Amino acid sequence: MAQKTRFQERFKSLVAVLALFSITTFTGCESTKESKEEPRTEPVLVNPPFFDADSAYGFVEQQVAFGPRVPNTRAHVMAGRWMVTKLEEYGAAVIEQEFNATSFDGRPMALKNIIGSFNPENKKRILLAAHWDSRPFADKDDERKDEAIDGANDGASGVGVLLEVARLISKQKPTIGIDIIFFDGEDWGNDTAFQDYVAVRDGWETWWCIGSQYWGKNPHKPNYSAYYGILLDMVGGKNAKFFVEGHSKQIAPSIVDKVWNTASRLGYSQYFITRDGGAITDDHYYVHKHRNIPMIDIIPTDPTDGTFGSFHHTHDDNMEIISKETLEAVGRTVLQVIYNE
Ligand code: AHN
Ligand code: ZN
Repeated sequence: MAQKTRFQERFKSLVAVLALFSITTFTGCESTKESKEEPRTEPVLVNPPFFDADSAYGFVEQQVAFGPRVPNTRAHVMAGRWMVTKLEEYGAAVIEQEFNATSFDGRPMALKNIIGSFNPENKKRILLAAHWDSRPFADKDDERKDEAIDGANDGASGVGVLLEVARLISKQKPTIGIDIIFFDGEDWGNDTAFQDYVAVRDGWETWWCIGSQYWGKNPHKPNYSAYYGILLDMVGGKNAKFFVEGHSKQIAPSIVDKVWNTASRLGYSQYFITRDGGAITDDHYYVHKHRNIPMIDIIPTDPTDGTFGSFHHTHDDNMEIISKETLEAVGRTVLQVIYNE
């Protein structure tokens, strides 16, 4: 009995000492500033500005309200002008890169890549991109197959997140330079599962990603390079799952780790899944191929059925499938990464 009591007392005092220790180390964070500086082992994280999911959602809504952003339509022209105005309003130096191409089905496309640069004199740059055009048909739908889709997710979501990033950069400057590129002509591709195969011509490698293929060969500034790039494609769907895209892992493994680990620390591992998805030929592939910039693609791929989701290239790709939570998970993750470079 005496033995036990002595043990309990010793145990109690040990607990007391530990408690005191943890209090002093906890409050010690504040007091070390005045007293002696402890060497830090963990890097200090910069808090990025607050990503406003309502604002990002609003930017998606405003694009959809123009109508489908199909090249050679009034909606495409008007939406493009609006995006330039927004980037300029947020303090970016904007370059509009206009060029002409012909689609796989023989239609002329007047295309425009839009590049907004922040901190243009800084040598260390990060490239953030999304495509801004939307698909001219609903080839994967059962109805109204030849009508253009809203492209709320496929197109507008990535632009919406990046316009919110631009708005925040205008409020709190990051230390590095940022280029936001809205690629045109990404989505008028020849989907041979639903359309007859048409051989590529005019020097294109594929009918998809025309804007990034063009920009890769004709960058907005000669010899443009960036430390790395992040592409956002279909980043607004409800319950989206971003598996690790195949080319990203190949060409930019450390950026994949950085982004997926950051998402996990922020509590977004239900969106950013650390398992392999399929490899997608998307704009990041051409940015890397032509400019040798390591670039990742945040894109919902489902390795179980190999699709992007049932909304994809159908009329279901409208505002009803857009989730503020998903926009927020992607936006906060990207901001956390870029403000800590
Ligand atoms: C392929 O489907 C091979 N590439 C285009 C990816 C895409 C389509 N992203 C949005 N729409
Ligand atoms: Zn698409």
